[in-house]
Amino acid sequence: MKLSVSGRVTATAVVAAVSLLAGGSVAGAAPVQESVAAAAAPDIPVANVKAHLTQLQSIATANGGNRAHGRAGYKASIDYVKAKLDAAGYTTTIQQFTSSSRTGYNLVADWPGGDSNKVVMAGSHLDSVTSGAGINDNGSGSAAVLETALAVARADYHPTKHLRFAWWGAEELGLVGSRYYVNNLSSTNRAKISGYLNFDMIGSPNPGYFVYDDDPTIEKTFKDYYAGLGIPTEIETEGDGRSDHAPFKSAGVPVGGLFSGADYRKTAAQVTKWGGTAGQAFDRCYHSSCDTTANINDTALDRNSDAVAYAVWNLSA
Ligand code: DTR
Ligand code: CA
Ligand code: ZN
Ligand code: ZN
Repeated sequence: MKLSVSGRVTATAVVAAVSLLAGGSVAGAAPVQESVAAAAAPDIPVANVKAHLTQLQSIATANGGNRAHGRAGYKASIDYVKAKLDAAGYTTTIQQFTSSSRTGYNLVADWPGGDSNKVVMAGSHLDSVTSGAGINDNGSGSAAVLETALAVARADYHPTKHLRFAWWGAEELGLVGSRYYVNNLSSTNRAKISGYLNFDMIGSPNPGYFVYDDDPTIEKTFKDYYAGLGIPTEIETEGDGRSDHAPFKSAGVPVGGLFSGADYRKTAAQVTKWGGTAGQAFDRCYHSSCDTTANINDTALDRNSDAVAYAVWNLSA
């Protein structure tokens, strides 16, 4: 059954729409419009996301232990992600740049169709620091965005807006790749981006559930998703300027995103919300050699991957 809801749709509204159309009634549900279509996002199989992380780990292991800008492990990571997207029917573009005398690469993947004047973008940086494989930082975001893009193809989903996905280079050197991309957009093309969603560290082993407090529509979309799961979230306060949403925000593009925490320590109050260990960093392997496939909380990775899909579906409907 096709339902379409203009603007955001909460899980409640979708249930209401389905129930009302089935002749039922739902007490307390948000009013839904007639003949609406719910962009019901699919579940993202966390096993698929973890399979990408295993590949990224193998790439790091085979290339000096990292996937850092300008090193072989980064280019191999780009080649892995690009091959998956090409096979799924995406139009992929590699954008090359130089930073610290080394060649860097952004990968941009466009899903054919949709209104090219209204582009919903989801992105993550694919580079690691030189000290490790960078599986949580930021294989987790990169794998979740990749699997969401592959889910779009599997579902043959063709929303009203145009979908674009991106994997950035040299974030760890100072948001170099994403800034290069934004700076090289014409003002016309920049204005076409209706929102940029950023995912940098979303599988932290002692996870928090943080939502960027930037664009209110995007923020509410993520909060609605977690409210549907009964999981409290906190706004991400220390993130401004600290990841690839910053160049987009500076250019006036609405931004949002998710974060499961880095080197800050989880408080006792946060443990009551989320479990885990008080007084311990959200990710004690942040920027360390122990940021391997063992440095992932599967539940956080699963929930956040599903949140990526939920936001992509509902912001592009
Ligand atoms: N700077 C990012 C990790 C990071 C630290 N704080 C935040 C807040 C929001 C997003 C990301 C981050 C990095 O090391 O890649
Ligand atoms: Ca899932
Ligand atoms: Zn980092
Ligand atoms: Zn990062």
